[in-house]
Amino acid sequence: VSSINFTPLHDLDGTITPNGLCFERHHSGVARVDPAQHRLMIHGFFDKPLVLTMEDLKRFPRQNHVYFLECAANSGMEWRGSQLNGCQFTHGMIHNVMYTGVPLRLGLEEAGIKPEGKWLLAEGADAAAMTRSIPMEKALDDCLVAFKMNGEALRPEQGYPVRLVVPGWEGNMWVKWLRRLEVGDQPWHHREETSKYTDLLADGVARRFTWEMDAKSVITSPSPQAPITHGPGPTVLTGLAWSGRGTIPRVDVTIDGGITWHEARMDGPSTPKALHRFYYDFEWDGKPLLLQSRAHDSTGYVQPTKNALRAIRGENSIYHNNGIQTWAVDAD
Ligand SMILES: Nc1nc2c(c(=O)[nH]1)N[C@H]1C(S)=C(S)[C@@H](COP(=O)(O)O)O[C@H]1N2
Ligand SMILES: [Mo]
Repeated sequence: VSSINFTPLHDLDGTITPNGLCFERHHSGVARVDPAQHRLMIHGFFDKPLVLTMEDLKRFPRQNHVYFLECAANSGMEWRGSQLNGCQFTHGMIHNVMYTGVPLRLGLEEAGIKPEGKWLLAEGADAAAMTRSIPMEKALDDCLVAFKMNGEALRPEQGYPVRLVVPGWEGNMWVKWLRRLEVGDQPWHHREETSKYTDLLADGVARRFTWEMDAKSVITSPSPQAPITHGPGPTVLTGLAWSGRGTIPRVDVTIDGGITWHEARMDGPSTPKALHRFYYDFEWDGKPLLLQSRAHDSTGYVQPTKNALRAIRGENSIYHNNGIQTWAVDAD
């Protein structure tokens, strides 16, 4: 079954997503994989193709990194207008986890990449056999072959016993139940990089290989599922911001629909390609509010309005909607 559920962002604080609350996206159900039987095959343009057991994998030097995973379709229902009433549904196809894993580079170097090897194919062991082409530059940069999340084994739903971590890039490339890595001299043009996960523009041309997740933010509280339940007075506004290109040094917040903006207070860890937490503590006067947040990332990029995005990308797309989200608060 093709299925999806959503991280309850409105109920969480800090930046780490607890394992049991991570959203799940399965194109063909959850695979049940016996770690003792599981093999990771590394083949193609290599000097010495490898077949690794989980035990083999755990003898490579490992690292720990916190990264967000965002589905490219997150907020995709909102391209033409607002439809979903709650940040869990508009923005909940994201989680932020500390992964323990082996740098993908080490596995590829062990097999010895030939000079013609420019692209990597990653394939999952589920019924969907999820397959994506990844440029070698990224594969050798910061990708991980991960077997732990937040310290414990990956959950079956998150790819137990092993998944690919592709920091800052769209969630679809983070192949779960990873069973095969093939190196070639060009991309494979699989379903998930042609028919799906391409961005159809107004003129009918589709943008392809839009891997990086642009800077984005959302106010998680107050929000439709987490309304203000007290009267006028001190009020805590909080939210999340992230960028596939680096850190988030600054988030702006408005409570009057963009007439006046205030710099939010960042609190918690700030590491590249991970969620950041922001707060804006204000005195509510009991009147209606229009809440928005705007992320700035470490490259200087500023999160656009949805209308600015629509002007460039049209309204056909599902993927890569990183526009500013508005929540309305009524006096009651
Ligand atoms: N093998 C496999 N990997 C997969 C998928 C899948 O269906 N099968 N779904 C992809 C998609 S579209 C996303 S958004 C992420 C979701 O990861 P999660 O289930 O850990 O949230 O996994 C990706 N990796
Ligand atoms: Mo996805």
